[in-house]
Amino acid sequence: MVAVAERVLDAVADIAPDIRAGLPGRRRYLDGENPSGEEVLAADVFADETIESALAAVEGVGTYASEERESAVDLGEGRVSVAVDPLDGSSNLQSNNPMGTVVAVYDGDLPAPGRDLVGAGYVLYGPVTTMVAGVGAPADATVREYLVEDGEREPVETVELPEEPTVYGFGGRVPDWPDDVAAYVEAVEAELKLRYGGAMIADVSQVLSYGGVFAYPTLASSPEGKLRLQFEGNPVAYLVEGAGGRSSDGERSLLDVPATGLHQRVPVYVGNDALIERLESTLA
Ligand code: AHM
Ligand code: MG
Repeated sequence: MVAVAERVLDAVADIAPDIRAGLPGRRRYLDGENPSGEEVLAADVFADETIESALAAVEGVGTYASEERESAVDLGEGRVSVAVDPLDGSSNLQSNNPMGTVVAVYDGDLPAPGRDLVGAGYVLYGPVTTMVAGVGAPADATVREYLVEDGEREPVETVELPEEPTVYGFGGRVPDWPDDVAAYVEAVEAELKLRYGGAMIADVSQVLSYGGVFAYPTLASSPEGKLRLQFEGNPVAYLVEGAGGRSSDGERSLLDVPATGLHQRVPVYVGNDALIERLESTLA
């Protein structure tokens, strides 16, 4: 399964420059919503369709699922399912801020728990295009950063969370945070610098680079949070845990959250061990 996961990551690196090159002309919103009830940009659809075609050509991939589609698509023979957020943080396209593509490779049918991941990665469309990815069972994954150029990924370095955390970023409106989340943020903001850009991938990348905590918590208006387990929570947990950090839904590793639906939402907390431990005890 590791070989299939490597081929999936290669295929995504291969088309990442095309996705990036296709963004400038696709900043307009389309009519209708995605299955999570959000507005859809022409760029979301373009990225989704580009990735579907690329994955259809990868041997061993049987299923493609995307945040932009109601149900999973059959890609033929193969027991691996790939769940993708084609353009994470696409509302940043309007303001020209970073965005990403998130990829989760599961051994088996969807929805699946994060423990079934055999690889995960993201592409970050920042000042340079990079990929951060790992393969193997969650407990064995080594996470690496790659530079993506001309459709190839060149390894840069192994990613390990710095021991001394520096940054924090929490999504959602402050008045919508439950009191315990607000109390936690009040405690960490005395120690850490606020870094929040509104694209999970870019914000998680800051945590991987500088150490700290990223969260999209439960909200009064959305008790499940905003982010989706299959497409966002699981792959990010896999990468942060693989880089020596920890993930949580408030109680347990995101990788242990039972999978109940393709578009299920989950509160996401990832970062340095001690910060997530403190968070779990504050929320308990
Ligand atoms: P998207 O995948 O539809 O772009 O939505 C997810 C994004 C995340 O990247 C980010 O963490 C969050 O939504 C930002 O939400 P908000 O604008 O509420 O801060
Ligand atoms: Mg997203």
